[in-house]
Amino acid sequence: MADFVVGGAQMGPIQRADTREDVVARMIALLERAAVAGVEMLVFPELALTTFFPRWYAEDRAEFDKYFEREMPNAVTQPLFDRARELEIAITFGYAELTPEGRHFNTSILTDRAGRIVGKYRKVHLPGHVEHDPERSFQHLEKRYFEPGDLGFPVWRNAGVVMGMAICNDRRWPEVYRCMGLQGVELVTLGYNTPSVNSQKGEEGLERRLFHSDLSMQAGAYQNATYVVGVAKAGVEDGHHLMAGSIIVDPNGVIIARAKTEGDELISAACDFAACRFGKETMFDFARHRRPEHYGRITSQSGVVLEV
Ligand code: CDT
Repeated sequence: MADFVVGGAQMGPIQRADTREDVVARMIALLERAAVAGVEMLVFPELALTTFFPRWYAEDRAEFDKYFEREMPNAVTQPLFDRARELEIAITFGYAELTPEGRHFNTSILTDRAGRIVGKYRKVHLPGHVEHDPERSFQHLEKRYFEPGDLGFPVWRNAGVVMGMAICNDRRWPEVYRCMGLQGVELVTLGYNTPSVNSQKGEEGLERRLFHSDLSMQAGAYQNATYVVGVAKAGVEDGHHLMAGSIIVDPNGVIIARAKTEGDELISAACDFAACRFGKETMFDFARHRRPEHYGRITSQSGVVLEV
């Protein structure tokens, strides 16, 4: 399939005072721009409906249930699904999910071009910590507010393309791309909220953070012969700066679109998914070249075991 146009809907900051309605209106404005650009699949960021609340500590974690969605779509997000259906644009976005059983996940959903949810992913790699950490210059309490995802790394054939989702910190883990690569993925979508400075290493600034972000997604794309779209929520959110740097990467690992601002911005690229085939049939023909008999540690061990 030649020239399927993929878009990234980078979002500027969402302040604590902003309502879900405000945010959905911005997302619909980005959808409209995407339609004009001929986009057929549009990627929004992680936790796209609210401020990045894990930067704050709440002794009673239930205080933050107000940032979670109990159903999707719901009354506030329905207009986004409706407009996406009218414009025939498949979308993916992240949100905080509270299940009927009371479980909390950092989730993203994928729709088809008729606005129907066809896929759900729950973030596996939750960075940060559980308790307030006075040593950090700011908090990152994802481990307090979410439990690790329980759905693995599935892929879906959507609009003729094999698609999979990951969320923010997942982009730094090669296993994520490989699990999807082994299912023939052609498009990995990724939303993120990444602080511009390292709370444990103040001198690590924006330039190095952007480099690590690009490096991870470019490597994942090349080593699995897939497109990767990484989309930020960026700018100064409630006094905290989040980096931008949304990109679309081709199956050679080359960046083919990059955001220029830290605000609501559309990036897009015409993707030829046939271009995934070369890598998948040569250097990264997994069936011919992988040696899983030597990879046991990857699944049997998480931390380093020093044996020498
Ligand atoms: N949202 C998210 O996963 N952010 C992380 C920053 C972690 S810093 C403790 C990221 O990897 O970008």
